[in-house]
Amino acid sequence: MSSTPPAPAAPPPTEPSVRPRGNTSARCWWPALAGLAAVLAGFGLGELVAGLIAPGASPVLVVGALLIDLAPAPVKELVIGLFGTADKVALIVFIALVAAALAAAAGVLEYRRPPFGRFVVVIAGLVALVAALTRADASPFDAVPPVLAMVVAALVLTMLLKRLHASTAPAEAAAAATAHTGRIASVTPHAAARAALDRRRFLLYTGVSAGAGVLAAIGGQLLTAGSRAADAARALFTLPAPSTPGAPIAAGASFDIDGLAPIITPNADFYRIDTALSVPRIDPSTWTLKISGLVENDVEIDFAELLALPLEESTTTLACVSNYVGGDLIGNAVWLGYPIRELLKRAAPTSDADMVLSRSQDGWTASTPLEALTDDRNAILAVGMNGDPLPLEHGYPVRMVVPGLYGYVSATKWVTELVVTRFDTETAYWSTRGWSEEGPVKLSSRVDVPRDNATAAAGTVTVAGVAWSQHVGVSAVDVQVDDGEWNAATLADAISVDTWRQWRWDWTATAGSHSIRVRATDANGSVQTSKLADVAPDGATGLHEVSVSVP
Ligand SMILES: Nc1nc2c(c(=O)[nH]1)N[C@H]1C(S)=C(S)[C@@H](COP(=O)(O)O)O[C@H]1N2
Ligand SMILES: [Mo]
Repeated sequence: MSSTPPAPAAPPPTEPSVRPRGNTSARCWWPALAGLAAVLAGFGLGELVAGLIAPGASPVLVVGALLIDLAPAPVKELVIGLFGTADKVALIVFIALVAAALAAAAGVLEYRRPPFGRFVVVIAGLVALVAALTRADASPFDAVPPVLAMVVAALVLTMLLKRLHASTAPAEAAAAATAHTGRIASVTPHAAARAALDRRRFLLYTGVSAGAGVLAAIGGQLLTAGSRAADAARALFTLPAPSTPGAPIAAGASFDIDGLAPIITPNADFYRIDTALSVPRIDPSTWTLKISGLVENDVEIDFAELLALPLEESTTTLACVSNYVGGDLIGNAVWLGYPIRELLKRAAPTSDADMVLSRSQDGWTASTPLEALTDDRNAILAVGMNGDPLPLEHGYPVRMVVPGLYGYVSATKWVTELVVTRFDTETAYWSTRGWSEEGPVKLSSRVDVPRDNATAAAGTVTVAGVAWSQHVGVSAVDVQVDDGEWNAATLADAISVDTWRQWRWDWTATAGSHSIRVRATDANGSVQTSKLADVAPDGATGLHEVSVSVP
């Protein structure tokens, strides 16, 4: 370098806020790492404390729940479309990635422009706090995990960056001196040794913070799993016998065809759709259902009282309004429950009421026409599903099942409250998010075999599927190959008008690529429309079609 003596007017000293160039790992990667470790430490502690005192307020779950409630309908449709029943795992992965990116950014920001990194941490903490306290069943304790997480993350970040600065200070001072004087300044061996020690400490503390955070988060998960009385109660619970058993499912209701949806959907295969990121776990000994609103008498009933009532078995096909043409968000089960109409009789709705707003323990709501709950259909408070207590994720201990209506306006899981009211005064969860207030199930049908894009051998090929028009009934199914004529399919026996029906048709397949489509006719003679409609706002229409190639 130059040996020119310093000019009398020295170059202006480096601005204190502009850090001299050190090596990039110290300036970028290490602060990012510190940010991640600090946030992991805070987050882990938050999860642990949530496990100890506020099982509902786990930071990742409350933020997830907030996102679920805030996401516009098209986004939710897209996520359900992309990930199906894995939508919740996808959401948690998404939150983790965003949180990691924010944590790294907070680290870098705090290193270069303190205290802005801490601001990022505080803002994220406040978002989690709002999310925790705006949940339907929030308690003041729920504020503790997010606040603690935020404070710890900010403190750990400050502590780690102090170490990092200490480790880079001698090099930076030398660099600054070099810039200032134009002569290479070097770090004394003593300072270099101290810097190395500080660096080792920085890395050690960073590792310890991150590790402790991970362990604490795991501990929190174990604690919430262990403190769940609902699991234990459900495991010990035996369903009472029905006082009105359902007729056994006739052999004729079901074809034995590989790939065809079974007439009764096993619980483990039953689709699950809800906004509950962590499944509500209700201890049945604390469960009650309150009926209030436009009624002569407020009614309240607990679980033991409900079980002591004459329970009835009924088979009802449940369908989701988000089910695409040909989709699998539909299932058929034998439910055990008590008619809602009987409980509403006790409450005696006033004549101006036309809707029941049902609410779940976690604050989700559905608006069901009062008539659907008081007419003679099997609208029930269900406690059993296919001979078992309701699975936790299907609404344990009590849910609603109403034949003929999509789940979002009728099938409230974890139900704890019925408010008798009017459509013009109350609006349910999905109805404020772009879906219709009323959701009668649309006449529909699906081809299960052959699968779409299957290859079939020429000759006789069995085509089969299901068709449904809950509470009206299916009277005919027709199948069309390419642009040929419509052929009447053979229907399996109906269990009732409230369930789907299997159908089959033998096709004489010829070589080539073919498309097979299906169309149902309901008991009123209405023919399923071929007109395409999106799932929003009140259910998809159009004919399901599969492509088959015959070599
Ligand atoms: N508490 C609660 N109940 C709910 C929902 C919900 O998000 N929360 N989703 C509804 C919707 S949209 C459907 S389609 C059905 C699905 O019931 P399943 O998950 O048992 O199949 O539940 C309904 N009940
Ligand atoms: Mo749904």
